[in-house]
Amino acid sequence: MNTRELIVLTSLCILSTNAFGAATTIIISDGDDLAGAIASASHGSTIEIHSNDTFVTDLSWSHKYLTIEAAEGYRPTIQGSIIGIKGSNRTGAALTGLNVTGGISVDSTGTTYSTLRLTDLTIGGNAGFGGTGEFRIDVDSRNCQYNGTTIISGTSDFSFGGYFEGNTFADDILMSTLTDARIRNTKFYENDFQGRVISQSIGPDRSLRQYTFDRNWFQRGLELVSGTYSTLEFTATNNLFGRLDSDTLGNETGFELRTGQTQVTVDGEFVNNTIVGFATGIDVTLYESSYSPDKLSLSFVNMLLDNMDDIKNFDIGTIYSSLISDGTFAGTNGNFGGQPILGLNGRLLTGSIGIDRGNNAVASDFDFAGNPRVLDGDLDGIPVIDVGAFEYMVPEPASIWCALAGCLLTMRWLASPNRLRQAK
Ligand SMILES: [Ca+2]
Ligand SMILES: [Ca+2]
Repeated sequence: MNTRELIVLTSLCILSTNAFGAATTIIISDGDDLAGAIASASHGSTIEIHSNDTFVTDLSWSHKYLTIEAAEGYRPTIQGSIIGIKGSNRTGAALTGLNVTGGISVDSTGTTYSTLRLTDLTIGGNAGFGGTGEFRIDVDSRNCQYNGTTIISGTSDFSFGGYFEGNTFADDILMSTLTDARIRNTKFYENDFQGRVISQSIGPDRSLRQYTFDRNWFQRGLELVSGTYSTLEFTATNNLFGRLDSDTLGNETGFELRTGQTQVTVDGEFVNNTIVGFATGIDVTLYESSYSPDKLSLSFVNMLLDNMDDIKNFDIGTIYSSLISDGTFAGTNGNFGGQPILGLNGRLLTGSIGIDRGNNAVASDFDFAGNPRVLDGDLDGIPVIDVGAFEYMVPEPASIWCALAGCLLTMRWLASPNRLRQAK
């Protein structure tokens, strides 16, 4: 066997072992058998793809955890789907830097587990996470592009926990829990939701959801539905709802909450969100007005609303220290009306009435754009948080110096000997 033959035969070569013992690192190059490598890889192994090829295979396995990643400078395509990765409680995947032409389908009807870490993926099809029975799935998704509909749905002891950061969802994202299922501790941070986000919880009292929405862009709004005996807990801070550069929002609503029937618990808090450009800004509706209001807690503070109808129904909740453009609740709880003077997608422009009008007691450290909060925007010496998702920043000193310099030149010109002589 010559050297060339040796290289060819070891193109699926094993570079090292790691803490998993039998786990290995497998290098995949152009034309290699990725499907075969996945099938033979032992628990804990890493498959590193040094190729821009298209590999025809699903990413699918049971009872093991595999890492599959594009090597630096490569962007391989997987012609297939991420499907059925589940099994014993160490089952899962870490997938990085791949174009996946299909979708994601990870579901179960039994006692299984799946832990997925998805980074910098393009998902061509629909993504579904769900199941019935004691299926527990944990997803950490960062900087992925989801081109299809994303669905998280389960019943009967299904349990989902998620962290989503920097993803783009080109279509709707639907989350639903039915009987005895729960979505727990799920955080959405800096995602771009281009479709509508709808989450509904319907079922007996183990239905539980704990959402955090932080600095996301909901281009077509957020709808939460809490059905019979269910619990809905969430916070939403520094999010942007809608867009001012589009006339496609039609009859849509920025934030809609519908609570149903009996034994429902709602505990929600909105702080510093901007809702602009919708037919309706906020619509909070009870199915039944008769049930116990002590289970319902919903507050809005430092909000900026500028829609055709800012608040349609407001059956529960309190809103304070907010700019409600159409004048609803103006003069109560620190709310005020009027035109906010907004730039692209709801940024406050110089002179806006939303500057320094919020309540510092609920201030976050950073705004939607990641700029620091609680700045003195009206130059009265008192830093006060603004309403909405963006904190207004006084223009940089450079422009002030330019203005000053212009002023000085003008004064010099006015005071110049020639000018003085001309003036005589
Ligand atoms: Ca301010
Ligand atoms: Ca001030």
